[in-house]
Amino acid sequence: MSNFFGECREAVRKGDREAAEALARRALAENTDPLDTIESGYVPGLREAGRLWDEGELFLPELVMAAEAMKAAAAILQPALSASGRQQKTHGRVVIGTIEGDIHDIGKTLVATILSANGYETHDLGADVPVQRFVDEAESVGADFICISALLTTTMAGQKRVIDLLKQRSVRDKYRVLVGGAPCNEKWAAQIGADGYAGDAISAVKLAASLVA
Ligand code: B12
Repeated sequence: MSNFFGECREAVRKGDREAAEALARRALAENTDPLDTIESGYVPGLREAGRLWDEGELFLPELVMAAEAMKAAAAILQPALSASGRQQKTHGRVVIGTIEGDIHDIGKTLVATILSANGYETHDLGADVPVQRFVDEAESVGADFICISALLTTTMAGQKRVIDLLKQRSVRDKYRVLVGGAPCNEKWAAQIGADGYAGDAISAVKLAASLVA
């Protein structure tokens, strides 16, 4: 299995979309767990590409190709991922998106898919979402959770602005606000008055469940 995940990792690291897609189809055919394939195969490949880019060994277009390969493979696995959870009842309504100024959407989409697979009604607003839209959408769908992703140190302040706007409109107590993304941590969540932080999609589901309880 580790060899299969190794192939997934390599396909994404090299930005080889066709190979990444073929491996995703193979995972489906062989009943390999779709989340394991993403988390243990493709994600380490993307992180490796990011590290190489950071060290000046890859150019930005090559990193974009790695991200595109990862997204294409994840899209093939998405139906299986959505079917993998227990969908008997809705645990809550979630509005989720990546904050304005930030186009990183791979992790956010993974969290949205896994929440949805675990019985949360998920409204995915996409990436580069204005602060006000999080609040308007939460109000309009009657959300229980607002989940805000930020991958840049320059955009994470937007997570605080969402919370500030909720307070300004006197609706902060209606929602549980969860934050995540590479630069975030528990300390940051506490600092900005969020209800919690999670470092990956499975932890996000556990966190949401603990807050519902
Ligand atoms: C892929 C990638 C890109 C792709 C994005 C493609 C896409 N459609 O998403 C491209 C190439 C386009 C890109 C662009 C840029 N990037 Co970039 N990118 C990355 C990289 C390598 C991986 C991110 C990723 O997808 N990881 C895989 C996913 C699955 O993991 P994840 O996002 O962390 O999500 C998980 C958890 O964080 C958590 N989670 C995520 N969101 C949420 C939300 C909630 C509520 C919860 C509970 C949990 C949660 O669960 C997820 C699933 O497990 C990171 C490096 C890194 N280590 O993160 C840099 C990184 C984020 N990028 C960086 C930079 C600087 C940029 C650019 C500014 C580069 C440039 N000069 O143009 C632009 C930004 C443009 C913009 N305005 O947004 C920096 C940020 C540095 C900083 N301190 O701010 C990083 C850290 C790289 C680095 N080391 O320098 N990038």
